[in-house]
Amino acid sequence: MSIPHSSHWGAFGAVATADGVRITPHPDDPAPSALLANVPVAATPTARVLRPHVRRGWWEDGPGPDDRRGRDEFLPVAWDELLDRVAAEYRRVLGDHGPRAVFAGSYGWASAGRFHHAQSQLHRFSHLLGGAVRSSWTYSHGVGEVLLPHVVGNQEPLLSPTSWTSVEAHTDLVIALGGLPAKNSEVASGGITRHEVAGRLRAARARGAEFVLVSPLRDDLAAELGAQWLDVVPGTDTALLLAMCHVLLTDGTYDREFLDRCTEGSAEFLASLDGRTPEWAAPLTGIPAATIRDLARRAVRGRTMVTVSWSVARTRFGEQPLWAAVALAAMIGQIGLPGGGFGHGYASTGGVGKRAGTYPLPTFPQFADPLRVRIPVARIADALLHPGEPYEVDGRHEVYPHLRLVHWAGGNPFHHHQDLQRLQRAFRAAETVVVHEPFWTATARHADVVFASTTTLEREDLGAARYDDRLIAMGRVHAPLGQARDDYSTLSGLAERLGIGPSFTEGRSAREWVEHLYEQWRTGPAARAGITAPPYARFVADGEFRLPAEPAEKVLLASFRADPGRFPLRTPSGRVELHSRTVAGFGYDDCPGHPVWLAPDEVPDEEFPLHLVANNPATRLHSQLDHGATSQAGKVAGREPVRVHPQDAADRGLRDGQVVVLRSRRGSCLGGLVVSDAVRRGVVQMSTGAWFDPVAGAEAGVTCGHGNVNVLTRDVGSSRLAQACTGQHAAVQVSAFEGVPPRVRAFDQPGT
Ligand code: PGD
Repeated sequence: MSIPHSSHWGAFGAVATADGVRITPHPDDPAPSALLANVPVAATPTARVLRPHVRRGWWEDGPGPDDRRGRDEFLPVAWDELLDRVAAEYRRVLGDHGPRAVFAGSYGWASAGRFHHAQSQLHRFSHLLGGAVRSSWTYSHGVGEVLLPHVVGNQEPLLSPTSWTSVEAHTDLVIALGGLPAKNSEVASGGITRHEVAGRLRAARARGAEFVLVSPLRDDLAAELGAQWLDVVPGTDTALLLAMCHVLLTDGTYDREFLDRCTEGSAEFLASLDGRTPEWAAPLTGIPAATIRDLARRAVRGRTMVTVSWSVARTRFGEQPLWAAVALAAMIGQIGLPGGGFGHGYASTGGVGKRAGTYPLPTFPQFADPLRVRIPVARIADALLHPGEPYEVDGRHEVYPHLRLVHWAGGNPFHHHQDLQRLQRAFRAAETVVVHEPFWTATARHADVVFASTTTLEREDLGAARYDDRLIAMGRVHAPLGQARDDYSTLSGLAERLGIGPSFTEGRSAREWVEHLYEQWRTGPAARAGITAPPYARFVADGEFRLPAEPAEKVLLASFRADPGRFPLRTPSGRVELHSRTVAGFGYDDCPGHPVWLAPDEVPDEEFPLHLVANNPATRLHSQLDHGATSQAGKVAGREPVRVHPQDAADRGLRDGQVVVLRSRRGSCLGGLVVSDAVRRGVVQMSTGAWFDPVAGAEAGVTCGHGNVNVLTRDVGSSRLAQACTGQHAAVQVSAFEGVPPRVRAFDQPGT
């Protein structure tokens, strides 16, 4: 019988057979994700952590900074013995240094399911223990999380933008900076039952909407939409946007009334456009001046949506394109009108633009964090390498805490962070690194303690997500492999040893917790919201419960536009801030008080003449299940594919399918060459998420022998404002790999 289940890339049914797990997409999903085919490999021993392990040096010599971390031998140990040792280490660190010495930020997507969500489990545990240092914001859209509150008073454009239904019905022109990539819309945090983005875009096109794709990559927008492709030079979107603003200013076609009534600081912003002509922007962006001028004029002809993907802001000075897009939309004057204004992250996940239900969802209580010490999420290596040193963020002067014990569950920093050799040095500076993982990821391999975790297929859970209309009774598809345990059970064992057992477990088994979360929700918040859900047993028998339909069309900032006096924004002026006195007051030259052109500070040069775009992958979610069928089918010569323009390949004598070396100022990796005219000339594209392989790398004389692009990227914040991830761009060189490429070792058991 097919067992209902869910993942970040879709709900599905699963059956365990003698030949492995078989997956069928949810019957209501109009466009199931190809990523589902990665799931069955999770049920095989390949790359699984089958029992708890310790690093020999830590086990024998005790905690402390250690250069052997990441290259030492791992020893299998008994669960109880290991939990005793980790509990003792917690007592040492907390006793000698207090909770500011523990990092339990544990960023990462982990897996779908409300109860077994790894970070939530770890956060509950550490909050009960007196807190730990955590991280603020996300790798996904860290710039928007910090900037938007200054510009529009909150994060509403990220959480609840104008709905797809509104775009589908009203937008005439979609200007998509960074595109609307189908691959990213397959994923939504917490799960998604129906994949609708492609269909909505198709419907908008059928109604007559036109699309302009601004991206160095042609496939950032589906070909069927017939978009005009402006193959912009990476990192120059701000120049394009400012030049479009300049055209509206000099043409006198901007909406003066909207600027006066609904914005603050338009005088400063408009004055700053002096000289920002299309002719100025053309050589920077690679887009002809006439095209820029024409696009600006088209933008004021009908209903226009200017949208910036999260990836465009995941760059150095990434605050600028987002703020400039808001400024352009303000000059067009359609913010708050159906299908008009600006968006941030449409299609960056499948959730953006779906109407979030207004009803409550079941939640796992994590308690309040008693410590409340945070570092910006993408500054983890800085914190580990520079304890006690000052840094600035969002107008504040802060000091990095001295992190001695790092505890990570449900994330893979050796996938998501930049400049991985620097991250290795950072991990080596810690005294103890504890990682919970179902798989031997590079993060597990850089730990001292590896707790063997179950995968989602091995446990029951409750699938529920903000942008989905189903609760899924996720069933257990097969028994845990080896000695793998749920993170809940591992943390319960630690909690017991540290004297917080009863408060952590409240006396419930994992199964009892899942039922408890559901029943609490059903009889409490759901009932109060008028939702009549069946009792747990019935819910499980049915496999899912359908929540009320999504509320009607949503238009971002509609009431504010209608009456800014009555519905002011939570900015100092109550209006959209095109110039922010607050931000100007911080005195940051890397993020002044209004959107400006700041030239990227790493650009192609003689040594590294190509722009690298390091975007999210099409064949897996981040690094998850890189050994799965879809991800493996996408590899070229066993490596992560790297796309190179035909002319750039010809200039270097490179041919399709060969193994190549990519180098940047930080490191080097192998890749499998794909010659493609879907990338702009001078640009190469390689996705994130190939598992870091320093073993094969050493044999090949490079940092990673498989193709983890984050050995190439730079570990620097977007600016002092957001300090966000800038992994999207770098300057690189590509050349032929000479010799026999080594076998990829990233999926082997360590030491084999
Ligand atoms: P994942 O591969 O999803 O990457 O970074 P993130 O760390 O989220 O890692 C999740 C890990 O959780 C996996 O190793 C998985 O095995 C593990 N896991 C799954 N289920 C469980 C469980 O139940 N228990 C435990 N203990 N573990 C579990 C993603 C991050 O990468 C993001 S969100 C973005 S948007 C960034 N994008 C870029 C980018 O555009 N360019 C670059 N260069 N770098 C990026 N990094 C960022």
